[in-house]
Amino acid sequence: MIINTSKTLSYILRHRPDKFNIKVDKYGWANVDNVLNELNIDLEHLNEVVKENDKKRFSFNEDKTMIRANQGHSFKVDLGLKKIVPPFILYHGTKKDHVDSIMKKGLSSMTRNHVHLSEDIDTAHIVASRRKGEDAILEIKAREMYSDGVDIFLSENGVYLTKFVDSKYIK
Ligand code: HQG
Repeated sequence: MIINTSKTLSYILRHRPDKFNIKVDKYGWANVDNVLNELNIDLEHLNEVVKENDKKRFSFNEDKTMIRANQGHSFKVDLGLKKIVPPFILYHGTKKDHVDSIMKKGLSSMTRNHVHLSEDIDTAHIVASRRKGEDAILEIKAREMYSDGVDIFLSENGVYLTKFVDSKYIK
């Protein structure tokens, strides 16, 4: 039940709020009452979904009247992401079948706003294994990207985000 709500909420808050008649402002916030009504759930359940979420995908605002996704959006949104100095290496989990294309064209954000990177290999494996086929874990020379002037951000829930990774930074 919690996982179902979490999946639906991810879909709404990151991709298609309109499908559920929910309005999201330019910072990604949706009104909590609006969400409770449209999903037909109570505040207690929503609290649990936010608190128990394995990746801390959602945040409430200070007075808990609004909720948003911490990353992963496909529509334009201003999350006030923090620009950071990244670790030397970050990881990206993908599929073997994509590697040739990635090494040719670079790692792009596809339908989302950012390319998603992680600090640890385990997370990259989890991301990769969401899809079928053989996994591939790419090592990204993140500090070198940063030194070359590429912006890298860290989301509220610890996901490293950037617009594009040129293949010269991929090991
Ligand atoms: C690939 C989940 C061919 C890219 C995860 C990826 C993550 C290319 C796919 C978050 C390419 C895009 C994001 C190129 C990129 N040629 N393939 N040039 N450039 N790709 O879902 O990183 O659980 O948009 O490697 O945990 O898989 O939902 O990105 O395989 O953090 O919270 O194109 O989604 O978060 O797929 O996943 P996605 P992703 P949640």
